[in-house]
Amino acid sequence: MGFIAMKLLGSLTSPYVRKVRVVLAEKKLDYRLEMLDVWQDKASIAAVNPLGKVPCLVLDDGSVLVDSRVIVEYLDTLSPVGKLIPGLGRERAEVRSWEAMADGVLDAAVLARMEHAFTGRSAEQRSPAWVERQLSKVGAGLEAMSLGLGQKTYFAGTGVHISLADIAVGCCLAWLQFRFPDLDWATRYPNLAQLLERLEARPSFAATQPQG
Ligand SMILES: N[C@@H](CCC(=O)N[C@@H](CS)C(=O)NCC(=O)O)C(=O)O
Repeated sequence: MGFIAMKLLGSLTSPYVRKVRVVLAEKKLDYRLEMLDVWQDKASIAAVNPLGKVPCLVLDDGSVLVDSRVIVEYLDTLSPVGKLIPGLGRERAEVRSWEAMADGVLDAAVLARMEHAFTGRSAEQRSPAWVERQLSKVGAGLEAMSLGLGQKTYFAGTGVHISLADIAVGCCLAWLQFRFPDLDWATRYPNLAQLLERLEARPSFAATQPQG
């Protein structure tokens, strides 16, 4: 296990929190997970993140990192174990781009879901056109991911090594399965389904299945 005691604020359903937890596990870094319901406990989240979102990583000196992309980039520098982001150049940009794609698909899917799930919005205020716009991004993003992976085992380079790209895409796919079971991307994109199956067999993924 690693040497720095960190506290991760999050939930068991958030795919962004899951990405951070998977990275912590892959890197064998020690941390404590503290549940924070951003919808119920506004004061607690506002005290650590003005944006009111999880994940937040509280470091040993009390400083806080927000946003899963910032957090995982930091975590990857903490230990040479299982390097997940290439150091330089095109390969680094490639991995970060797939992460941005996976997070972007999630952002759109979360917006589509919240259009109905957010209790502050009445039935008349909900816009089917908005939901459709977001879901079209989800569909296009999935297609791009499937084309990008092709017949490779993993996304980066020649596809031999796991990277943050696979972890981000895996968390995205699993969350879509969890919250949008009718989307049925797995039938349309069998290569993505195989990737997720491969990832879910890893202890880091197995221990962080969305629950709620
Ligand atoms: N870009 C952020 C997104 C985080 C995010 O949207 N988290 C959701 C939970 S899944 C949240 O806290 N939402 C509360 C809100 O939007 O008010 C990241 O990668 O950390």
